[in-house]
Amino acid sequence: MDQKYSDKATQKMIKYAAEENLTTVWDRFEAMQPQCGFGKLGLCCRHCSMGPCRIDPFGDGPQTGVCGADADTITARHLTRMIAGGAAAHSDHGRGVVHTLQLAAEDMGSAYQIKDEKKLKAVAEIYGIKTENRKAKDIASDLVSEVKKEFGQQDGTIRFVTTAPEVRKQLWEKLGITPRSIDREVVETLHRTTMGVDAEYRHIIKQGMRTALADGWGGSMVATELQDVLFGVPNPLKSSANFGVMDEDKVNILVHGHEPALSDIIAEISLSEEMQKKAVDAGSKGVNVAGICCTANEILMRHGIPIAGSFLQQELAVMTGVADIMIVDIQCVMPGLKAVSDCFHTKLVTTSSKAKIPGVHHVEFHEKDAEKTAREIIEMGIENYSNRKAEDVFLPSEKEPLIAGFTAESVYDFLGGTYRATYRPLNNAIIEGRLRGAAGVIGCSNPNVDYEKGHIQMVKELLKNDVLVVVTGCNAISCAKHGLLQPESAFKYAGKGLQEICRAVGIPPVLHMGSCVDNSRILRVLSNIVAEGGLGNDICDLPAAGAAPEWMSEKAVAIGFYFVASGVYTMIGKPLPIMGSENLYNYLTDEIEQETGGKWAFEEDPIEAAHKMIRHIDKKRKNLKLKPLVYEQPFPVED
Ligand code: CUV
Ligand code: SF4
Repeated sequence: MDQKYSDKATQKMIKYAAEENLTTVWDRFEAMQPQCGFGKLGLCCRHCSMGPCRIDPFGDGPQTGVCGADADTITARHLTRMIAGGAAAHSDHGRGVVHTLQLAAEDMGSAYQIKDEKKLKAVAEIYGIKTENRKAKDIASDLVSEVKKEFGQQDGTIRFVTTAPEVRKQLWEKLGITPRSIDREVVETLHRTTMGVDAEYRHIIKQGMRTALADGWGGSMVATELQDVLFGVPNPLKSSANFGVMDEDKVNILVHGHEPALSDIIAEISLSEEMQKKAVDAGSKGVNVAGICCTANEILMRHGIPIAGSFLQQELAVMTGVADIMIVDIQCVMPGLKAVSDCFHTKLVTTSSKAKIPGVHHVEFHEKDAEKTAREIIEMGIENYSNRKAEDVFLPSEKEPLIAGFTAESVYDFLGGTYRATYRPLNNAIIEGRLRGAAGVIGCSNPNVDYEKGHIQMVKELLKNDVLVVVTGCNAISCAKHGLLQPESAFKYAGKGLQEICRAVGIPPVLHMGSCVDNSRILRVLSNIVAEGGLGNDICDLPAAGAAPEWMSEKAVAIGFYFVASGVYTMIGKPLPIMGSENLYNYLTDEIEQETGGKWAFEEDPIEAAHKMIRHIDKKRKNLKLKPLVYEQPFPVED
């Protein structure tokens, strides 16, 4: 793969790794070629031991598995299981947050507090819990028990669904895809896709959408909203990103994964005088915490802790030779970290009861001992500082300043004018044609494409065409490293209309909205825009689109599906693993629009992908009979 599109520091590290004969994810990807063609097309099934079965894509060999399942059934079942995997990951994270909130509510000397009572009340009200004249702890206790019950409830529907636009809710009812409960949808998906159950591909995908909705409007939203209650609703703040945020003179603690529960406490305690002094006594200049992946995004948003790198940079961060300890929690943690940390002094530590790596030191984290564990880990890092070898240090100095921490709430405050917090100015900007529309560009990076080419080229192309971009996950980190999360980038990359908005409000043209579970914030923003009025009655009426140009994880499939099911045009780079079924392909990229108002699109060229998104946005503007753009620019109708 071509690395010339990635940030400079990463290019240096990849070159260094090659010179030092260190294996990276890209090397392993190369060694894996050619990858299984059946798997890529989605044409293999191992759901029972009459198989494994595979369908011949050329039509000469078998066209069904041993049980008689055809290509449509097999691809749909597999894809829907991916949704269940992704939904389970986000939602189990959400469940963890509920348990943490319980500790805070019970306050048995726990390190956690309810930091945002306003948010607590807002969420409690959605759950029908009385908030007037009640103590925060009592409200939180009730909320905890309601949310806990909801994960496995047998009747009713997920509460956060009530926050969707009215028309959308009715549509979900009509389609029979209103999610009932998180665990139930995941279980039913596993049931229906096991051997000999659901064989009708559209019927299977419907359950997939219901499961995805249980993620976006359920598990992920629970994670986001309750983390806001516990750790505070983020507010825009300054920080920086890339390897250069690590400090050669300090003890570097890297936190990696997806959950902020432990890292948030580490971030706080590391700043204490006591810990800084211990680090100085150990011969360094202090303690420095930096993040990778979504754990990074979480503590960046709330504490301004800088970002060391995104998913594909995790091994490279160890290779800098200055990472004294890397703690990993859950999701997107490569087992390959073990081999690379063995070549360096870096102490690798797993912390979740759900995730171990063979041969890696495990310090199991339990919320009730958060402070103790955080101290133990920081001290481990300090202790390991003396093992650092000068000859192993290769630390690129690159880092980019950034602004992060936008939320559905801060969009109110920022774009909201002086007198009243409202979405009006944002809606008006779209209605009047200063903004063409909005796009969410999110998701992973993948060694199967040129690193960061998709993310950066797509975002720049959208900006150029006056599309406001919101980002999360690893895309947010890529945008940060490429300097797009700075207000100045508006003047470099944005069209005139978008520039005017950014200048007036003082925001970057690309808004960092957080981690992957925070894609639920985007659902909220879209619902708020609809509620503000003037842009239709439903999410699918909005001049908006979503994309994950370099997607990798099952979680990305779940996210994509909850956006499609919520009415969003959703663009990815490499296709979903369904290309072996023409029927399923046609359904997902075309016919499904008749049902949900959203659909999938696959386009590997990021510029062309951006153009397709813009054409979709223009189509929606036309349907809404909006004014022409204030700064009309020539735009290719068909590339
Ligand atoms: Ni989920 S966006 S690699 S860390 S899921 Fe992980 Fe956040 Fe993709 Fe990045
Ligand atoms: Fe083969 Fe059917 Fe079993 Fe899948 S479920 S492995 S297609 S026999």
